[in-house]
Amino acid sequence: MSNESTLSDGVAGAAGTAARRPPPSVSPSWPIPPTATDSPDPSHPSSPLDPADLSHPSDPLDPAHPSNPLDSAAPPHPPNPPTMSIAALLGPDAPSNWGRWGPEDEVGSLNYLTSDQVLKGLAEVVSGQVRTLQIPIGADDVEADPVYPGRAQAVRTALRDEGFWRRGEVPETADGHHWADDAIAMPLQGTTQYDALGHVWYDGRLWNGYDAMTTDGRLRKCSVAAIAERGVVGRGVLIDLARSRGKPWLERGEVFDHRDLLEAAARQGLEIERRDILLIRTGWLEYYRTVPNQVFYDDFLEPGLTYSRALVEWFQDMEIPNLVTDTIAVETTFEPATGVQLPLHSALMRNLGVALTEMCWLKDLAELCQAQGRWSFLYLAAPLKVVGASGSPVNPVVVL
Ligand code: UVW
Repeated sequence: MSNESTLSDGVAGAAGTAARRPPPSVSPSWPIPPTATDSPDPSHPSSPLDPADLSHPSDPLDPAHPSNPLDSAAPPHPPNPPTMSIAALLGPDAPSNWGRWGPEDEVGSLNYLTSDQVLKGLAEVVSGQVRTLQIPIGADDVEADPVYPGRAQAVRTALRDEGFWRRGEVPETADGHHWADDAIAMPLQGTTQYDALGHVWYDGRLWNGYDAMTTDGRLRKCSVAAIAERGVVGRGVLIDLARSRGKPWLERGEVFDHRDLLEAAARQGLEIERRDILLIRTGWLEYYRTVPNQVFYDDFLEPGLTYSRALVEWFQDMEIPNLVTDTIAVETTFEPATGVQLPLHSALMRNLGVALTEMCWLKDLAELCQAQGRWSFLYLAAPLKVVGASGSPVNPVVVL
């Protein structure tokens, strides 16, 4: 028996399991559907993967893959079509940090996290209790990976395990060693992740003024590898917006801004300080786990921060290095007044260089903070050094 049939069955089984909730039947104009070259290339001469191992019909990044949302129709609908462009919304004099850390900078506001800030974060450690913030990758149950519409869910494939030997699919080894190996195919933004600063742009320029053609083929500037190389360590603060509003989670499309953050922080007895890493809990991933996918993705419209000039100025004045949320895309999906999609990605990330961290599991951290009566801590994270990539999975660690 060849490995191929077993692997095909395994992948199709994982993708087709009734309990595994497929992602939405929607495909927005953003993100851009992947192409064949985004997939692992088993024919690549340096690929350590056996081509036979991956030659199955259900390539998880193939639009025809059963769990792939790209094969279907309706994009998420803004309540109204956009009435203006992102450039017009933000304006020609939008707050900007371009040039602030020199013409070669690729990590933006993470530069605010100096060694003083690292020590300030360390000083927050009192109890030694730890929480990790990543959601599981490749879950087969109701916790199956949430993704922005248009992205496929992760598919993990076993390449070797004891079953292969027991079924006689691979020859016995001379020394009796057996092992497990596996591969994963997923969008790099398909789980808890850091966006690269070069992930989003407009007017042909990305963070720090780099030409958008530096993204052609791979990000030669501002890839996630720059953030990964640096690492992110500092004082983190958690604003529990859901708790502040007396709900388990915010509602579809429910928005807030910096004034709401300040109000919630005051209720928590927390002062947001300059250069704090800002974590915001909306409860949205908790909601994801309680409803069928069809309900979650129907007229996809996340709650979250919404654009205003004053909000962007607040981020700039407060020198916020990193915004971390429990939503798929950090901000509400469509700016309510104009219908522009995800404008804070440009206003904060492209223009100010603020790092965005999405899909963090904040429930357990919120409970710990509540139990300890304090909402500040040491935050540490390092995405993977994926060369040229627009984002990377990450498992941030918090210590109280
Ligand atoms: C999009 O790019 C749509 O979102 P994210 O920032 O989640 O990757």
